[in-house]
Amino acid sequence: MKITNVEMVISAVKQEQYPAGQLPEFALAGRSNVGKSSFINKMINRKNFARTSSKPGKTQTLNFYRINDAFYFVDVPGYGFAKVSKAEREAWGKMIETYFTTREQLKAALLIVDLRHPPTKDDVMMYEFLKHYNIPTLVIATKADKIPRGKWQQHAKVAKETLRLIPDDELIIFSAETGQGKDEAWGALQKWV
Ligand SMILES: Nc1nc2c(ncn2[C@@H]2O[C@H](COP(=O)(O)OP(=O)(O)OP(=O)(O)O)[C@@H](O)[C@H]2O)c(=O)[nH]1
Ligand SMILES: [Mg+2]
Repeated sequence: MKITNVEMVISAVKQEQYPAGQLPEFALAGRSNVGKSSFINKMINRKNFARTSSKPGKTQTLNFYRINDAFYFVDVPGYGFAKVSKAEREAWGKMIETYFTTREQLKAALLIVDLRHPPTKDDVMMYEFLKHYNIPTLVIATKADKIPRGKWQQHAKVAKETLRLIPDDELIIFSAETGQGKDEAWGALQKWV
């Protein structure tokens, strides 16, 4: 995919703020600090366009990035970050639920998991939530650069089994560090754009 234009359109916390129009959207989901914003940056060849941080909890709002005036990546705050209050967690839950269950422009979720470790309970819950609402899901198993290539397939198998990935959904081994899996990810998204 040749990226000609990227634009940060809005940071939304409620429905009224979502962008107007009918462009398809792909929303990132995943544990805090797993690499969601880094995934977006790698895909669009920008260093820190979607803000990243070594501290979890960087992304706090639904950030709509318009790509090539053709579709949106929606960066979503991560889950599983211990240092948040109950009230914050509830607000997060409402924001995510509203977006994922009502947004007609949403074509697929990109569930980002860490290839190094089996998916967490929260990852499994998130996948079950997405499947409950019949949202097509592409699983991106990232940080592949942190384990030897010889272990990738075994770890991918564990991830698929732990999530109970359905045959319609694909898992792609990825690295925001090396660009591994980038072409494959674009290939998988192509059918919706
Ligand atoms: N080695 C390596 N590090 C990565 C990779 N992807 C992300 N990171 C690092 O992981 C940290 C978190 O990345 P982010 O992209 O900010 O994570 P996030 O999921 O957007 O986090 P929140 O916004 O807090 O939910 C940063 O220090 C990144 O540099 C990867 O593929 N390989
Ligand atoms: Mg982020």
